[in-house]
Amino acid sequence: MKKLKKKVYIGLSADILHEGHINILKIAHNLGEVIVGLLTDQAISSYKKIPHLSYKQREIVLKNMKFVKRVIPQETLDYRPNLNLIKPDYVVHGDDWKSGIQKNTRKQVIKTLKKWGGKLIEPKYTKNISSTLIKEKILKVGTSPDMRKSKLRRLIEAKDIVRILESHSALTGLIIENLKIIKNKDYLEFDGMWSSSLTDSALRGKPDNQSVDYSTRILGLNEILEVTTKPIIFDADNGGRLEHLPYMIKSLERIGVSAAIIEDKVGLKKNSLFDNQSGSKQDTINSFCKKISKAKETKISDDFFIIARIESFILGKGLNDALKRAEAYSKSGADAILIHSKNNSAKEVFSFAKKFKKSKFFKPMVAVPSTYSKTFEKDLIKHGFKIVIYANQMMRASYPAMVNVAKSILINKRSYNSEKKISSIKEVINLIKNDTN
Ligand code: SPV
Ligand code: MG
Repeated sequence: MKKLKKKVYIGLSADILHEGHINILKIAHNLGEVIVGLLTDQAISSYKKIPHLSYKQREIVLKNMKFVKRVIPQETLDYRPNLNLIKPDYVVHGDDWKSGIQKNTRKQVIKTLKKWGGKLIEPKYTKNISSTLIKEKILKVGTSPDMRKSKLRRLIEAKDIVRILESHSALTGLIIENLKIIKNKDYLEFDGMWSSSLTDSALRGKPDNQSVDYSTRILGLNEILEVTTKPIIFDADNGGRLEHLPYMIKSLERIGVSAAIIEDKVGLKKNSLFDNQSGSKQDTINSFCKKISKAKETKISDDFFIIARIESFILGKGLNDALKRAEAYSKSGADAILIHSKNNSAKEVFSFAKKFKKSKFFKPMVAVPSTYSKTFEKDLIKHGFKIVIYANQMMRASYPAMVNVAKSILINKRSYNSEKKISSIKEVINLIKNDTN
């Protein structure tokens, strides 16, 4: 009688495969039939950056490796659900997880395996090679417009909420690209950038009324694109004239922007957060739907999002107007809906969310909590929001800092007194790594 092969389980992200993985897979293969628990985008993004390759792409690679018998999804960092399902004789994992954030996961694996007499095998970690190191090298090389563009859709699918921060310069882009914080085992970072009409205008000393044209803004965007890889959402105001809209959409898509947000206002534009909205007019539903359809027809890839922004609350119209518009815009092809508000509480947008969630035309929702800034992300998530845009905070941070230092120099007639509040010259020199140094 043929002896049943032992079952061997390995949990892998398998985004970038290197000889360390091959070593582990080979050892596992010598023990029996290898089942890879392939971590889903959701599982990976709970503790580090979303992988370069999608689940499907990673699955194809693994399925075609000679050491691998089967690939199944591992939906969480926690191995236990899959282990209980498969009851493997062995789990194989590099010994590097004995310390660090995976320490607890390891303990759980040992305890679970004990239930059926399974064993944990821990080959020595292959030194001087790690996916993280390789990823850092890739980051240096950059990204392609298509890869960047597709990231927003993948993030929406993988995360509870996609966290976007305003970027008005390459330097702010770099902060968003590189800032990582681990707090209470939570891995925290921004997922992408918001190209804001308000801060793009303020940066150039102009009002937010389209005095700064799209070409100028897109030129500025190129500088951000040059030094970052994260996705970008572009504030397209009202999209301009219907006849001109396709050119803007094409330009954005070509350079690798992931989404354009178009608002349903007409006439000379005024920023939505102005108290006095007299003179601001909302587009008719019919005319705005034409813009959405036009933008949808123009875009080439499924990964590029057209997001409709509803200004009903800004203009003092009620919930019913907002809902009617949301359904109409959704029917016209909007991929997501931004419901805007300048209220200082989230009540208004949450009342919208509660109703829109039940609509058969529901689409992912976007929030811009500039005035209702006390609202936590967890409450946005609870109400079904998928993207949160912090729309102007980088600009608002830099302006008072600069004014204060300028004042201090004037008052003290020297710069010494402001020294503690500003970066040292050394810090600025080292801020941007220079490979030729
Ligand atoms: C922007 O950032 O330019 C926006 C958001 O459009 S708001 O300022 O609230 O209008
Ligand atoms: Mg704007």
